[in-house]
Amino acid sequence: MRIDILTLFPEMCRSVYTQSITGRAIKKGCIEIYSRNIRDYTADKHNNVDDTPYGGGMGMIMQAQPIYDCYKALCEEIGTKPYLIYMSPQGRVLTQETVKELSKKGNIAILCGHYEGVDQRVIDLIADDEISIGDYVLTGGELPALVLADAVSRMIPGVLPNAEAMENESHYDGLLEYPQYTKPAVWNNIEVPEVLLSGHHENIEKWRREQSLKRTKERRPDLYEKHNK
Ligand code: 4GY
Repeated sequence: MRIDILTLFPEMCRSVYTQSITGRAIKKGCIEIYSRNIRDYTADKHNNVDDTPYGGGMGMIMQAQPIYDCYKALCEEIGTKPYLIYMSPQGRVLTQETVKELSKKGNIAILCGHYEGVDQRVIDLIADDEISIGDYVLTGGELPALVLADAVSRMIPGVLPNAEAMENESHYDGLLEYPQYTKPAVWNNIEVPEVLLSGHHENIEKWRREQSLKRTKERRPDLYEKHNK
């Protein structure tokens, strides 16, 4: 799996995915993640990548040309057209199902917008998908791109340090996680639920399942309904 991020802030992106679990997975060769600076492809003599919106209004819009040339250079370099995703609040809202689908693609590229947006013509021309990470507005597409890259990466075999971690997904499919505890057994006068100390695996499984169902019913009735269908 190869992920390419097209951005005006490649160092911001690198500083995140080179850390922790994704950083280790890259070093091990399980995934490849790269960032490309859209500004390197500007044809403007002042290195500008934005201009004022036609029709008037506030702020600046990213121009089509540097984004298109950045995308073309990427395609040429990897010898194929990656599945290109534009991150924006206008996209379909990201779910674990979409994450799983994307993790099966060989090459994905993620386009990060900035300022007030991107010239629609280049989105129409190169984007295969438009995805939102939720109904709120950020200052740029970098954080959403990093969220997507992280979620996709952990679906790739070998990325998670322990085999069980991914299993949770399938185990209590569509339900929220049960509460978890670690040592000491008493902290701040608060005890860990007794069943977890019992060593009785069947009872522990039953308790965890009940907790998952209870939490999901209380906190996410929408997920609970889906699960009960
Ligand atoms: N929410 N999900 C999001 C976002 C910021 C102006 C286009 C989101 O994905 N992206 O809020 N993006 C905007 C900023 C240019 C992206």
